[in-house]
Amino acid sequence: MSKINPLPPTTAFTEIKTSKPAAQAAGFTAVYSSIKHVFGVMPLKRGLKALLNLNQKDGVDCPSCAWPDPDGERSKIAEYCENGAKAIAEEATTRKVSPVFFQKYTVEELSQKSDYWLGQQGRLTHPLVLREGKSNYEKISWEESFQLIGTQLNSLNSPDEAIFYTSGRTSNEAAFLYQLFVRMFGTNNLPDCSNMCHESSGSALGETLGLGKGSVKLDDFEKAEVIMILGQNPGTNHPRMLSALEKAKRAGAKIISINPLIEAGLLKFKHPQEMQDVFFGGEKLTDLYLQIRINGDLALLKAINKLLLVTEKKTADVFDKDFIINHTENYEEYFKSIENEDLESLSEICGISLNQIKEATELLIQNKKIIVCWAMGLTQHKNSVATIREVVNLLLMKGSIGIEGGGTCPVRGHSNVQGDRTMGIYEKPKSQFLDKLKEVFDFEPPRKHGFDTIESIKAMADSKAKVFVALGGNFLSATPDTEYTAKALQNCDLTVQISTKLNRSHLINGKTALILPCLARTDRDIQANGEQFVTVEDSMGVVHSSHGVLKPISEHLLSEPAIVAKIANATLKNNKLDWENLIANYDNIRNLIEKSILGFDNYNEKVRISGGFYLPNPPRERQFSTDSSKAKFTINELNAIQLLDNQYLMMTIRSHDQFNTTIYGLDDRYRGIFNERRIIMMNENDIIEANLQKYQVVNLYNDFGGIERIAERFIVIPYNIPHKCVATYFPETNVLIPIDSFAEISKTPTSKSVIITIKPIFDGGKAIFAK
Ligand SMILES: Nc1nc2c(c(=O)[nH]1)N[C@H]1C(S)=C(S)[C@@H](COP(=O)(O)OP(=O)(O)OC[C@H]3O[C@@H](n4cnc5c(=O)[nH]c(N)nc54)[C@H](O)[C@@H]3O)O[C@H]1N2
Ligand SMILES: Nc1nc2c(c(=O)[nH]1)N[C@H]1C(S)=C(S)[C@@H](COP(=O)(O)OP(=O)(O)OC[C@H]3O[C@@H](n4cnc5c(=O)[nH]c(N)nc54)[C@H](O)[C@@H]3O)O[C@H]1N2
Ligand SMILES: [Mo]
Repeated sequence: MSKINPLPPTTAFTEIKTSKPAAQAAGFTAVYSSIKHVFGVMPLKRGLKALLNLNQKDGVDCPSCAWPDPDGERSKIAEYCENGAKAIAEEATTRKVSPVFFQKYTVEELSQKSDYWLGQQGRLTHPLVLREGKSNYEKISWEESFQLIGTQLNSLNSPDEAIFYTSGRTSNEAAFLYQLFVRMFGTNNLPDCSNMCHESSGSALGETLGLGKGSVKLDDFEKAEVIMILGQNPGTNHPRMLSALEKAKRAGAKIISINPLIEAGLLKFKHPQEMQDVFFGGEKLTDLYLQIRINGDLALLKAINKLLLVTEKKTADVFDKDFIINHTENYEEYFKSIENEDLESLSEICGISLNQIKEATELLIQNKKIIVCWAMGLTQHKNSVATIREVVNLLLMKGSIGIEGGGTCPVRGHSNVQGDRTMGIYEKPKSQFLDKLKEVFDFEPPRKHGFDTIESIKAMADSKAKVFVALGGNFLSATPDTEYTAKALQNCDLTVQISTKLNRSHLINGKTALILPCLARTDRDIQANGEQFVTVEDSMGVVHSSHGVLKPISEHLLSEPAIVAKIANATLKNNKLDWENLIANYDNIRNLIEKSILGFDNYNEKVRISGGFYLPNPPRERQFSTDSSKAKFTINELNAIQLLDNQYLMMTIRSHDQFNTTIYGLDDRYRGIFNERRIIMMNENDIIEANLQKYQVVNLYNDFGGIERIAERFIVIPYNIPHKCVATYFPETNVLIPIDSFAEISKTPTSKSVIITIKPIFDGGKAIFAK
């Protein structure tokens, strides 16, 4: 086992090409790219069927991001984007990895292939086992798989020795059954991808506004006067958001973008489905672009908030005083603290000139309908919770929460990550939630909080956990400190991956490993009572159905709810629930959800109404479920990151051709980087100062906590990025992210502020170049 390398291979450099970054997103190239991806891997009929059903009411919910669909009219032909099409191509492909494939390749051989290659092999078709001491996966029956899991789980000293991870594509139905089974088994060890994603948003919003979700609806975009977009690259990661921004601009909104990179999608949008855009140039999006230093946001927000306060003191017409007095608390203390901040030093820390800060503030002074959007650029730092609380302070001063055209908009990642949390996938469940489970299902749910993602890895490393089950995702590659995490997984007795596609997590295993292949979103799901659909919740709290339409690639696949139910049946003693009946008809699962979770009254009826329904959202109504029933101003300490002379601050970001750890291709088209992922974007002057050159090959190092971590062979690319800031792609550099470096409170790994040093590598005394 020890020969298996958990890291993607480093050697194969392709013909790297770079060009000027794009100045706009979408347009004809995006249409071409969608078509090429989809029809390259499946027959025309299958591809058309998948695409034409995507995001239609009663169609397939796009398995890519969680951006909502319009409530009203939807385009008949295409409510999808380029990257939605790529996600479909990836899952609806007719290529297969069958048991013969696993006879051909040992696990060690597979570990030498790139992530791109692994994904390109196709869909998993059969349950597989890697038995202790063996070097190849082999076929196993479903029956034996479930028995194996049940036996292992029941042989543990305590249920807390098992970990049950969830990725965010899982449907509400599967997620609900999963958490129920896990709690009946006796643990709250339910880490999920949210821990690495929007946990900081949930922590900050829950504490200050009483709900860990955003407050705006899609319609609010057309009504907004100012939209601030921090730490988000919608052109790549939420392309359908660009339509909402385009509409907002046409209705007169101003957009402020805050990002270390000048992202094409934030500059201008050419709607690929609107003729006027295609012929007349599209919509300019950003009015004010603040090219901030990595992790400079808290300083910038503080500076803006101070200027708002200073102006309010002079003119008395900046704040919504009624709102502040009636609906918030702690404002006097907050105003006092923010008044003491020094503008010059805040400007220095964030790298934005005072003039530009004033320009942004002016837009906020004059308007009240303000939406703040953010994603991973805000959530994956040590001080992320503080930064997002400062976003809330801004909105509270202006009274911009719970009004039309204003509010918080954390833009979620995975298509059902928000729904999974609503269903109870959470290692720190509230006691009311558990009380309800107890009442409905008549069992004693465990009360002790479980492990989050970081704690899970440590528990496996320390032999405190011995069984690892993943409902989707790619735990090894998505989590930090890849080599440490690999050892942790290898320390388990059993690892189980419920998956659609092959990925690196299947290659780093416990003593015994199982791969359980499941139906994907686009697949037709037939159960005892006939064809089933599932439900999901988007980023704005709309719950709606998703109906698979394609013939599954193999007859040996089971649905996620079925796999969970069968594991439960094989594991639980004193089992009072008829799990088989639940999966015969998913309405039965939804009836249980209705009984257990607030907001799901008449679930089966409401979800059959086209477009679905909104879950309750108290902040939207200016109701704040905090201990005082008021929204809270918070004082957030600024601890700016200090770099030594030879250090850089690295953000690990997504290229245009990937979905998290799934690599669709090797291009980052909008940023003008082609054929290569092992690159590091660096400021041109920094390259000169470090005595490096364009396309030179370097190693990257992190030595947090006295441990040296290395990511080998990256190509230097001069890029428009602030001094001392660098960018690389996730997951290639996850090896550098220290397991012990995470956000305060939320414990999200600091994937966007990794302190590194850079060293050139030599061959016979000569620097190496990529070409
Ligand atoms: N096609 C596609 N769609 C996706 C995904 C995908 O991988 N591919 N992933 C999905 C998931 S799970 C998620 S969570 C979302 C992720 O969506 P994003 O958050 O947009 O994804 P990232 O690439 O991580 O981009 C972060 C952005 O933040 C900026 N940034 C980094 N550090 C800072 C900072 O300190 N301050 C500021 N202001 N900006 C910063 C980066 O330059 C980049 O533009 O997308 C979802 N949608
Ligand atoms: N350095 C760094 N690390 C990061 C991030 C970052 O920005 N930088 N981002 C973090 C974020 S925001 C997130 S959300 C996590 C993502 O972490 P994960 O959600 O764990 O990772 P994914 O890459 O989305 O998982 C892809 C795998 O999911 C499986 N899959 C796909 N569809 C389905 C399905 O329908 N059912 C099942 N059962 N399996 C399916 C496939 O086998 C595929 O290989 O990564 C985090 N890690
Ligand atoms: Mo995410």
